[in-house]
Amino acid sequence: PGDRRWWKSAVFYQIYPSSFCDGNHDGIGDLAGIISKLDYLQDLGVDALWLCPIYDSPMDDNGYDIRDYRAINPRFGTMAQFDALLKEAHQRGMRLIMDLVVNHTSDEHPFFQKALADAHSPYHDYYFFSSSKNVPNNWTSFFSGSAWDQYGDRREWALHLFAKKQVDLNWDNPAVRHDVCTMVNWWLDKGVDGFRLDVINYISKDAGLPDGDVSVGKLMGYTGIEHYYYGPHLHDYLHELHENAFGPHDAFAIGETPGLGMEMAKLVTDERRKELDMIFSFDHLETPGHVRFEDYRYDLNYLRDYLIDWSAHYGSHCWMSLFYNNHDNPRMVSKIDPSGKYRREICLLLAVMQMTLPGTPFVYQGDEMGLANYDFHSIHDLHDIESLRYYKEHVSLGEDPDDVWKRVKAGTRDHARVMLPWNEENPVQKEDPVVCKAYQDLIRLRHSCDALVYGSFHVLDRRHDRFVYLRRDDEDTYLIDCSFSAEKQEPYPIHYNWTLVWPSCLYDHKLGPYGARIWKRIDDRKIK
Ligand code: ISL
Ligand code: CA
Repeated sequence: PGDRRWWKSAVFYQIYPSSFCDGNHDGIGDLAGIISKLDYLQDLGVDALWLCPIYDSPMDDNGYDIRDYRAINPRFGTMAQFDALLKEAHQRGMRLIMDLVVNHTSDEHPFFQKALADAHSPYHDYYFFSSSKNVPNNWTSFFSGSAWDQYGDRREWALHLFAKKQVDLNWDNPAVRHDVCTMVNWWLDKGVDGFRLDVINYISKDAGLPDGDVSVGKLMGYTGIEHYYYGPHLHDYLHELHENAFGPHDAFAIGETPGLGMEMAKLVTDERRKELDMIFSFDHLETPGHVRFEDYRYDLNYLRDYLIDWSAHYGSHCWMSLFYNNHDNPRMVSKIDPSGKYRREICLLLAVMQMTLPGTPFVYQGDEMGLANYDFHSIHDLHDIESLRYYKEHVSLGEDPDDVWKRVKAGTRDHARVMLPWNEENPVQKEDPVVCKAYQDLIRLRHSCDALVYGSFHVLDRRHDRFVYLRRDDEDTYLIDCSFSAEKQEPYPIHYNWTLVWPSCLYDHKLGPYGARIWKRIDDRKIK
């Protein structure tokens, strides 16, 4: 379906720089650390790296608050080290994409500082300022409280959908779009292969910033969303960015698009429309009716139905991303089985599905080590601004602090931001060599044939706790047999002309807890 592009057959690996690998032993991950692990990543078989923000930043939201888009945060290293990383990655045949955070800048960005210093500066119209006496509308921030705060000596209101130090850019101003585009080209000219575009579906806001519907707000947990999650000029702005930056460089663009939904995602990623190549949708990260800050068990049956639905209806001109984890979520394996009893089995099951389903896999750092959630003991163990503000707000509303802590502990993004256990220094988390080897084997398998990338997808069994499917092209046919149950199950009936590809051998006729098997059809022509 559609054109064959490198990013369709690639396996991506997401790096969260602060906690990936510490090269200079100051306790924080850095560029030197990443460079030192390139051989490991190449060995794992990944084709492309997505690097979360490493730009100059006051780090109020771990780098998603950028002060200088063309400078490297000294805690991570220098521009020379970045250039070395890019070169070394390319030398190993790996591509590198960066994080593009342009819905907002840091309030310490010179644009915002100039706007604060002079209301007549051209930069004043780079943001959403209001000189009204009261808060300009009822929108809420994703990090608790109002989406508005007062800044500078004039105490002017400015919009911030995230933290107070992440002020929203006014994309309706052509000068903003021009500056963003110039900056993107600056990195692409350096040889960067593309970007992941942070909350990119939020960039176009309804004119006049009208109040949000309070009942929608209650339902979603945030007020005002309907005025910017799919704004009036979103398609125009994305197309413009494609025409002026991504297209001419033949660079890759994946949008982070919370709440966009499949129908709008189709429009944004249809390759004929030239906006984005792919998106990250998040609807599969929680079972419906549940939210991230909630202590509940995730149901894999929902994940199966979601994946089948998207595969069936996304259309032949759109291409899916496949991921379970990122830096904004606790580890999926712990949500499926909080006891940890079947941690390894579930990690292997998730890996099998990720490497055999249609779409491009994005492995999050530590997935391949079989990492589960970290056992935080109290709110004082956490660093993330979202968790800290959530806790504070709910406790101040009079809720029982223990209950609030349980929810925060279940959902905090810090689970995904704990240092990777490369060595003995961190005895709490242990990397799992069995899971590592499985990722390596499964990535190799995916790379060895087109059927698992471009082949058709047929579901053979989707009853409760079961997921059996075929991937097939003119050359090969694969059958993937998955169980979502802790009980043993009868395997899918396999005939003589199938051979087991994964795991390498079976100890039991039955499918074990969360078991997964990959079979390959023996070519009849070869038998004859
Ligand atoms: O929209 C949300 C809830 O419905 C948020 O979870 C939102 O999807 C998410 O926080 C957006 O994430 C990205 O932008 C943030 C940053 O904190 C995250 O780390 C980043 O991935 C602000 O830049
Ligand atoms: Ca360091």
